[in-house]
Amino acid sequence: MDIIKEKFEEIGLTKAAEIKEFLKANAEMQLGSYTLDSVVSGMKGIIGLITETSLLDAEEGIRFRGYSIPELREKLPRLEGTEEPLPEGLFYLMLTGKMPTYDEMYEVGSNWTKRAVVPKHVFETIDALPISTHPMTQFSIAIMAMQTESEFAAAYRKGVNKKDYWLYTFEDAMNLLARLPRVAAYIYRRTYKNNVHIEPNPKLDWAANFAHMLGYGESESFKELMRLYMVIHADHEGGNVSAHTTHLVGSALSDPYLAFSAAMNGLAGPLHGLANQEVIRWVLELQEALGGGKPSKQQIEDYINKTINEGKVVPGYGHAVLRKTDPRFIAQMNFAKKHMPNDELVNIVWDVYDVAPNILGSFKKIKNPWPNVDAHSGALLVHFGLKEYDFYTVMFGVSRALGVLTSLIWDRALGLALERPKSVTSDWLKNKISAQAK
Ligand code: HAX
Repeated sequence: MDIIKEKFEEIGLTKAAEIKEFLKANAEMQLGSYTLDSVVSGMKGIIGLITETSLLDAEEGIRFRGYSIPELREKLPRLEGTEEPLPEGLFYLMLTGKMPTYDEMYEVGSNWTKRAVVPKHVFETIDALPISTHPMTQFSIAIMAMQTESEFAAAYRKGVNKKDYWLYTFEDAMNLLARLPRVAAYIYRRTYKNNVHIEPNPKLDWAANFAHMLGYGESESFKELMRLYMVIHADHEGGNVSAHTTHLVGSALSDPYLAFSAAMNGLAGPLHGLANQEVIRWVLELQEALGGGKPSKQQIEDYINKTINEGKVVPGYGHAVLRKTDPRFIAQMNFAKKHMPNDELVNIVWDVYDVAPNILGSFKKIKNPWPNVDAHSGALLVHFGLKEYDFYTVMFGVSRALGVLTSLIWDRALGLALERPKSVTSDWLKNKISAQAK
């Protein structure tokens, strides 16, 4: 073992155990208007951000500019003969706070179509990576490669007045949104479809065009799924890792490409967006362990217990804020009931939903035993043949761009400050407690 590694094991881990004990014993200690527990548990419950686009209620779930997911599905404009609203309309709503008319929604789509050309060097950058590179890494690097196009960075260098920052942030956000589906589809086709690419179809709406470039454009149901998927994954207020990262990095006046690429690195974590691939991996492993087929509820229960006993999390379950079944899970379940009620994998997901909350709920420490958005999304994609689960978080990322980039425009319009919370050492905390005791 490295000497320094041995030293850390000897000194660091002993100290870590001591600090953990101290933090637990003093969880209720007041630090201003909040407790030490809020700080230790990832700043849960501490209001430290302003995000205009959406607000999350622990019991009810997400509302975008005041509209719940069922209300959005009813009120946002949609194309004739389709049921799912278009993400173009949701973007308009999040940016302006007003429900768009059909024409206003349509203008957003036409605007993106005009901006959709991805510079050649971005594809060359992706092609330079080993084919085994995880799709999220390819995605993040591709976004960084596009940073050459940043109008914000160019304007800042010229010395633009700060009151105009939002203008250039807007341009970068719109260009990114226009181009991300093409970049994502390129990564998918390169990695899994022998590098055979499909040209965009400018006549299609944003989500349907993404479906088309991925190679699933023949299916009207898949296009509908993409519209739904892009709407429900778009935003989840400001504290989640991807939204918060965009805001944090953007607060240093790093341009939208830098901020969004950083956000995607956060989304790629298994406790956040990567959970959507982990769910399918977990279910497939369960099936493999049983020699294939549909597991019984008892077998699912045993597998959940095994997962927890091995010190792992059950992916797709739990949430830092939500305390009920995620309405984004319900929206996908309703979609599946309509389009694929007899699909085996979908039915396994529903069986997991029948048993997991009871088991997880029996552990006192687990605050939310209910499914989140990621518990369902993969099974829907597998149904249509999109089985390459390592790619799923990229799809989440394309959608998440809608919310976090809208918020970045608002950040610059509001002139929000550089983010710089105070941190302290555990010794500082100990001294503070001693002083309070005197
Ligand atoms: N399976 C097993 N244990 C779980 C659990 C789960 N699904 N959910 C929470 N726990 C455990 C935590 O690991 C933690 O254990 P330790 O104290 O030993 O560290 C304890 O219960 C308390 O956690 P919590 O307060 O209930 O939840 P957190 O706010 O700390 O974490 C997470 C929220 C979503 C990260 C957590 O529930 C989890 O790991 N879930 C599985 C991964 C997942 O589905 N992530 C996606 C979340 C939604 C999202 O961001 N999508 O992008």
